[in-house]
Amino acid sequence: ATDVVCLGESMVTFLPSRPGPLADVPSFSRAIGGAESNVACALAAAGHRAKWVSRVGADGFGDHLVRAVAAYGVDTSAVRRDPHRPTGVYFRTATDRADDGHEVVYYRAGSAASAMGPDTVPSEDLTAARVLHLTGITAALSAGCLALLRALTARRPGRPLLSFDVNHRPGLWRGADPAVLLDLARGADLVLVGDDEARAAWGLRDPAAIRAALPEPAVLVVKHGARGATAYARGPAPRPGAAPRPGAPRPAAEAPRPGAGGSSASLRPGAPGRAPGAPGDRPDTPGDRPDTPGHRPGAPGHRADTPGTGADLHPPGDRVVHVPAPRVEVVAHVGAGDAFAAGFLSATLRGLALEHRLRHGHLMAAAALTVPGDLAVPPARAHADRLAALDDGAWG
Ligand code: KDG
Repeated sequence: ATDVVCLGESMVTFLPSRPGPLADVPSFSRAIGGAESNVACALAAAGHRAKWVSRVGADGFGDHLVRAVAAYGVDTSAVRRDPHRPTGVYFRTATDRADDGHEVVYYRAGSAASAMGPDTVPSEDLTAARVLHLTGITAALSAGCLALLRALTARRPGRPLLSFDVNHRPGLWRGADPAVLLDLARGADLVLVGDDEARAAWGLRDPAAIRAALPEPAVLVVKHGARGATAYARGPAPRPGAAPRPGAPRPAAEAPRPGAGGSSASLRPGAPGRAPGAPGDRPDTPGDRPDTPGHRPGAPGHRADTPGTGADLHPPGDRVVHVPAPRVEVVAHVGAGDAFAAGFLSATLRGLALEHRLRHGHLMAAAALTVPGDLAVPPARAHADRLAALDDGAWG
């Protein structure tokens, strides 16, 4: 069984041999990029069963992409080859200062992945998982890709938890209105969005305005770049006195713990619980069956409006939690958002507390920020757990 299916276009990426404008870069080195396969690679590297669904050309770049993604341990069996359309590629430039802008030049119009649509991607490739992860990039690729996202974000019972990273890429929306990204996000259960992209795409200026425009997702994560991230959760109410299901390891891990990290405004009291990593916790080793939290869809206390099997991954209670990001020496920003999503999803699959979901997002993002390519080796799970368990002082 698959934990997370990630659907989206990946490209061979060319990284510059030296900083400067594109016209002056003499050579490039080959890497791989693609927001959704980045998430799949990071999740697989963190010990989860991740599958990447996409289309590539029947060409050498397609061969390389599939091999490189599979080498991370991702299931690529649902990646289809298109003999008539090429694999997309893109080039990146760098500046001397990592926090300055860089150019991204795409060669992806008419690519194999842009031919994805509701009729070309079998739904059984997308639904047999606990989480389906999508991003707004796909919406900009073609009418068929947009139709596919519309179909997948339509709320229906029994679907996997739908995770949506807004990923507004201005270079892909020239002349088109990214307001459609707001519609798509409304159909998701978990939405990740940068406050900068919410401003650029939707004119929304602060996190409260973003939540007001996006009340539907059970969890909304607003990322504030180097300042950290805030999660707004509207989870199923904890069942008073409910006994955990046998084998359900962390049904109450959401309970705010003093010093557990983040400034947490609990709007509804959580059930008392064990801290993640506390004695008695099941040891998590890569490849373990990820934890199954204690709330079942349809169980008393479950909100009727959190559909599908994904509902068991939602944290209980209504909460707003802010966690600052650790300070790192940034080498390149590209890929950091994907790494954050992977860390947050990994901790979600493990049923960890909301502040720990944010901390694991920051830790994976920190790894990606400190390498030039999109992908970094994530910290080992036990190591990440120890870092996430440091007290607020280390995180402030
Ligand atoms: O998030 C990183 C991606 O932006 C990069 O790998 C390329 O997928 C990509 C895109 O469409 O921008």
